[in-house]
Amino acid sequence: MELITVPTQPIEGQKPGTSGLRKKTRVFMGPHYLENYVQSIFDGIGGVVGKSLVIGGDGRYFNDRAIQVILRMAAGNGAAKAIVGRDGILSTPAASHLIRSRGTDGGLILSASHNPGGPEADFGLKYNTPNGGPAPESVTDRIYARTQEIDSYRILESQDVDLSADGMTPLGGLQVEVVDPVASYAELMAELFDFEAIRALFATGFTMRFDAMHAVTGPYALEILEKRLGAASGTVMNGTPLPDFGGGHPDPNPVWAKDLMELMMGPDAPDFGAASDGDGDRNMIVGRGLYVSPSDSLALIAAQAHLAPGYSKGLAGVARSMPTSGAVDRVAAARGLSCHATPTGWKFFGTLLDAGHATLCGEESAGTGSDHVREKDGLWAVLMWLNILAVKEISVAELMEAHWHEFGRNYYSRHDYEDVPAERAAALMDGLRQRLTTLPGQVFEGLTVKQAEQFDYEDPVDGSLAKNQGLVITFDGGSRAVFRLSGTGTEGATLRVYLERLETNSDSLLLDAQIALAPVIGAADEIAEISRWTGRSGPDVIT
Ligand code: G16
Repeated sequence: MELITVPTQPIEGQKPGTSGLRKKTRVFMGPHYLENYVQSIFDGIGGVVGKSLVIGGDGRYFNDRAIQVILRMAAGNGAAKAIVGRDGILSTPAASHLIRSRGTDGGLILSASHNPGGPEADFGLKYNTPNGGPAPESVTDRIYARTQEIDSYRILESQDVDLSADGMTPLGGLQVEVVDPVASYAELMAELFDFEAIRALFATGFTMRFDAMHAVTGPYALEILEKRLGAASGTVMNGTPLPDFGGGHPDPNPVWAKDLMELMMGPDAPDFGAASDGDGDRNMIVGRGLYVSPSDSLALIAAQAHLAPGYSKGLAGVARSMPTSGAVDRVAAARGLSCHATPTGWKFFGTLLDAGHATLCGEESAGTGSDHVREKDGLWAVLMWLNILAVKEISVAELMEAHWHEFGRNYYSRHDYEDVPAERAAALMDGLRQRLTTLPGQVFEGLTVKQAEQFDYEDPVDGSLAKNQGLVITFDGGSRAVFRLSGTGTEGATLRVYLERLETNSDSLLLDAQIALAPVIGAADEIAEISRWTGRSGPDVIT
């Protein structure tokens, strides 16, 4: 074993986005690319001498090779300990939990989340801080600054570490501890939720399908749902993690989890359906014949979380990303809870959770979670729903209808225009930004613009500023259109248009969302000249 210092030079475009650095797998596999970024992370966090790190990923193509490189570099940089999930596997929430429960100096999570995996698909790497959460911008800015000036990296030349069995292996001065990726996470879930009530629910013949999408949650769901909670064998679909996710797109929404959706809308639908994404932090909730939007799921959980033992004392407050619908705000207002609207990106919830200003957080992009970890947590959301259903003893559809009758319904949909040439997407956003002040009072598709603004955020805890986080057009009557460019794509630009309309008339609570939103959709297109700039007659993905 020999410690070597390899000369290198800055590589263009290593700027971390909403959640770490995401690139084509081939880019990450290119000469010095991964090494440059890992060294920049280590340097950006003040070095790793004597530090401990959690390391694991979602099992996608290159996960295994990349982990060996990271371990050799951790050893080469003087780290004391690496806690690694067996076979290099850790879901994002499980990694967050390990960082917190083992008190490490943070962790490296290898994932491009819901993006497809494989040699021609996507790879990603992010650093999470000692609180278990994604690094805030102050840290990612330092990491990025290092990528701009890096001239060498340190690595130990050695054989691979065997990650297939639990236990301790030395790698130079680094102790590598291989752990069961599921055990400690499953224990945490058993503390938060009423496993006995959920077991009793399954014992009555309650049926469920969980689509793990050949991604990381397979082993977690099998252990928790089938083994510990007694769900019927076969409840977990696509439960074996594969390097290319079986060729699928591990994004739990009605478009990519099509098989599950068809089952849930068909005559043989089980009582409950759910799915999670590549790295296990997103979730989809479906009842028999009813898809629950992530914004509605957040609101429902806010209203019912007290039914789960871990939340029986109530919530300290709630938080949502700005483009997420205002459904949770209505619950918060009714229950006297504080409600925060943050920019898109889970990292913005970190300070609120740490300061105890919020217990529950959620995003329209299928992320829901609480202060139990500092990431969104797919299986947590599923178990929360199961706990609520077990106590309420009614169906998902009945539960949602009762919720809408009590709080009103925020019809909601997101329209995505994918792989738009970056300069055209930027022109659309710039043009709209410049016209914002002219919009109030104008009428589009019968809707009068009440307010048009750029969303800038000042963190109420640490005062940090995040500017230009989306353009928000509010109409008289509570409808809204939000425009934002995705921060997680790896090809071209993705324009996201978030559409919302509040309905409180109890006779109009069960409409199709696209129909209910038709005027807002038309107004958004006209205001932002979407067809003109994207050259498309409609969105690529509607969720
Ligand atoms: C990541 C962040 C989420 C955020 C999402 C936004 O999700 O962790 O908090 O909502 O990106 O994506 P976009 O910028 O494409 O709209 P994930 O699941 O990809 O890590």
